[in-house]
Amino acid sequence: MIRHPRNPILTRADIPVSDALPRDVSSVFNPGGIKLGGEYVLLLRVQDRGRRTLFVRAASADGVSFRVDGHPVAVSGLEAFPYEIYHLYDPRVTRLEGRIYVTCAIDCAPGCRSALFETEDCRSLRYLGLLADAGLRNAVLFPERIGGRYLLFARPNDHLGADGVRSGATIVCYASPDLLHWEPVAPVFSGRPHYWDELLGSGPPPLKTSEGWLHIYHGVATHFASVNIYQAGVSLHDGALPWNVIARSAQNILEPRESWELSGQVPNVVFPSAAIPESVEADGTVLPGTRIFIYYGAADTCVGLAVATAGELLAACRET
Ligand code: BMA
Repeated sequence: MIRHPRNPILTRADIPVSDALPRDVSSVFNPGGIKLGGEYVLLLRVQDRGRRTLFVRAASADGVSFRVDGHPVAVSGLEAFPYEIYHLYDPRVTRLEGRIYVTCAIDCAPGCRSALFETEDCRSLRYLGLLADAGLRNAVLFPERIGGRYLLFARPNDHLGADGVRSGATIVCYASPDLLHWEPVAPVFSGRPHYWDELLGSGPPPLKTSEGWLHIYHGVATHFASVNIYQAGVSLHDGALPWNVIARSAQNILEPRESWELSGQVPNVVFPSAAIPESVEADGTVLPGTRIFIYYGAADTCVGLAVATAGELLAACRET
């Protein structure tokens, strides 16, 4: 992937001064994203100086210069959520059967849960339900029904780090008949101990290509004494049975190198969370020559943009 020369494309300085938003926010990172009405639309994760999180919508004609709303995204329906909520974060956006869905992580009384929301235009979100009443993060919904079922990849939080943080090393595919009741189908892949992706989780929702589902994910190297390193990689999955892996990048395709990726609220983090193709075919397929805009959180502080064609990402999956 090639970093855009205007990076970081969004920083705390881009959050408008407005009575409806916190003053002097700390950070903006890990955005969800989608093309909507010809524009690139991001759902930004914004943190105030109380380390509280809210979502703010940003839109752009060219995918680079964004106008950020002066108010937070309204979230409704959370009175049905079973636990006390602390934070909603890391949204991922999927267009599916003409509707727009958002998955996100929710830090709540028993730990971390993942939930599904619906939205018309990313200006407001309506809570639909929990994906599982168990620790789960990095849930990404596929943009079409496959074999008659809705599918998603998510990462159970079954790993307890030395720092006390719950994470995970296996992505699992889940299926649902109605988007509300989800059952695990099969494990997808696991971390590679000692190398770049020991712990991992999905990045943006998978993209359809003629070779299968293209999936960008983050991997965490945990074996350095002072700090974890968050990087991005790619994998390719069977079109009909996406839990079957066709190819997976041996090395990362983006790692923290720029100063704004190396230092910040959490140092050494690139965290891809949105991948917006410049165009898609009528059936949702992304052609090999199409450029994909990949938005990522940098050091949990600002937003970076890197660009690659679908063909380049497919080739990276097969690199040994
Ligand atoms: C992950 C999540 C992300 C965060 C990343 C790096 O576990 O909490 O939201 O960006 O760690 O801190």
